[in-house]
Amino acid sequence: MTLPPNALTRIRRLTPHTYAEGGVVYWMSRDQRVNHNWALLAAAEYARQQSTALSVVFCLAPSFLGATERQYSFMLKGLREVEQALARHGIPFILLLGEPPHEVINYCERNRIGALFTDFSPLRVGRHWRDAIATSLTIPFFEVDAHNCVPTWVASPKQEWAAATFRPKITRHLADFLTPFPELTTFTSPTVPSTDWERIERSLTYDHSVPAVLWCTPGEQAAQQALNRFIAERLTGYATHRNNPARTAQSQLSPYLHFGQLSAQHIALSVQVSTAPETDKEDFLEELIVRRELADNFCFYNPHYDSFAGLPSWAQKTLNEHRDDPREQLYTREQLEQAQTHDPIWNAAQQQLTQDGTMHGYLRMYWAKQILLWSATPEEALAHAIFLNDRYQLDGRDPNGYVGIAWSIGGLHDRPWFQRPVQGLIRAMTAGGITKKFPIHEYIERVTKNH
Ligand code: FAD
Ligand code: FO1
Repeated sequence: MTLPPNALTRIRRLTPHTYAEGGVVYWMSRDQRVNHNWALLAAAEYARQQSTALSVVFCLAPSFLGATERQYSFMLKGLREVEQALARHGIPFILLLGEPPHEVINYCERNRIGALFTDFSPLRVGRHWRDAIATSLTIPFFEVDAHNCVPTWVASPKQEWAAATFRPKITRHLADFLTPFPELTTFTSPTVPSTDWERIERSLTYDHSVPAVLWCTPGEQAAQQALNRFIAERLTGYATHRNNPARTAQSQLSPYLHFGQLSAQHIALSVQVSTAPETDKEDFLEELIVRRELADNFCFYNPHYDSFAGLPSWAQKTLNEHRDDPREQLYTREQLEQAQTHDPIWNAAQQQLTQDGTMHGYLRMYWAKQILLWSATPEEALAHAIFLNDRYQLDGRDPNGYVGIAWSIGGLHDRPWFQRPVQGLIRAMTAGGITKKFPIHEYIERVTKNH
């Protein structure tokens, strides 16, 4: 296997050291898959060139941004499959337990590792992990953007204002980057999976009060099946129906994308060759590529991606001007969490979130915008929305989540609209508007009947 030229720009060097000797390790974090993974492919190619062994480590952190059993059980089932698939390629998988910087550094030193690869995440926690490792290690350490179709640092060198400014930059690169993946090398002999997953799951101390969900089967194989079903059954009509909460018209692939169990580039290539109408393909690729990669752009270039300070200045100004406006309702975080508001649409969306770990995409915007109206300050609204989103969504703790919330509450990537109480110039969404557009009672009945 040799990597195509575009793959080289996906790789960033995090340490200046040169390779001397020893095996190669891919520290897997955000991209938890064996297929279509540029970080794994780059590590494998490096190991082949140095005629040395490759192994993959994953470090299970004792806590991760409030993740609960819902997210951990999904992730661990996916990782079991990763171990088995790697074994078929003769690549050992090692599960480390503890704080990633400490465990990864120790692992590399104990095993005299010669080069380290990892995948890319724009979120603070992952960047702190990578920085700490880069400062301690004296071997080459590479970061590979295996998550985005166009690597974040190639797409744009700065924070973009809106999809309109980002779209032409991404589009210019797409022909270069939307290319097929090479085959992953198989190393000398098959290895035997050896992680005691039951023991590890029993030993974990994560929050069990938010249970796993059944609608989304974890793992790469289930992810591929979900993609096949979406393309065969729902891609046609996506443009027309995706915003209708009463229908299941979206792909429901976001949990797989969040945990890296499915590659966005592989999805895009599969959608491009499908026979669905061009308008449906275009609309879907706009969400999958432009909107999703714009979220990574924001979190990469704006260190305040999850707070008031990260919002555009016009939005901060208008929200500050309306700080003291009287609120028609004020709800506590507990009332919100338990779906105890006066608004049946909002309550149904919140129930879908707590019970199923998901929420229809259109209602996510409405849901967050009402939290602004019902909170004492915009800061509190952001904190409540991020808390609830990260605790209950299967796809939470993702750049898409921070950006979706900042868009809804703080006008990010949007423009000023009309003056309204509390929201100021932030775009409004009303229950009346939703009821006029969609048969929302069907959604409310479906969600509340299931619970
Ligand atoms: P589809 O419509 O099938 O789209 C395919 C993929 O495109 C999605 O899986 C996602 O990766 C991407 N995508 C779609 N819409 C957006 C968008 N608006 N912005 C960025 N990427 C998008 N997405 C998350 O992945 N995790 C979150 O925690 C999250 N929280 C959100 C919170 C709020 C308040 C808002 C407004 C949006 C949030 N989103 C989040 C973005 C979006 O709503 C979801 O990605 C989408 O609804 C997931 O469903 P799907 O996979 O069926 O989407
Ligand atoms: N990545 C890790 O490397 N180790 C973890 O223990 C871990 C837990 C985790 C829990 C919930 C969740 O949504 C994601 C989790 N991830 C974990 C993946 C994580 O999203 C990425 O590694 C980050 O992007 C890093 O910034």
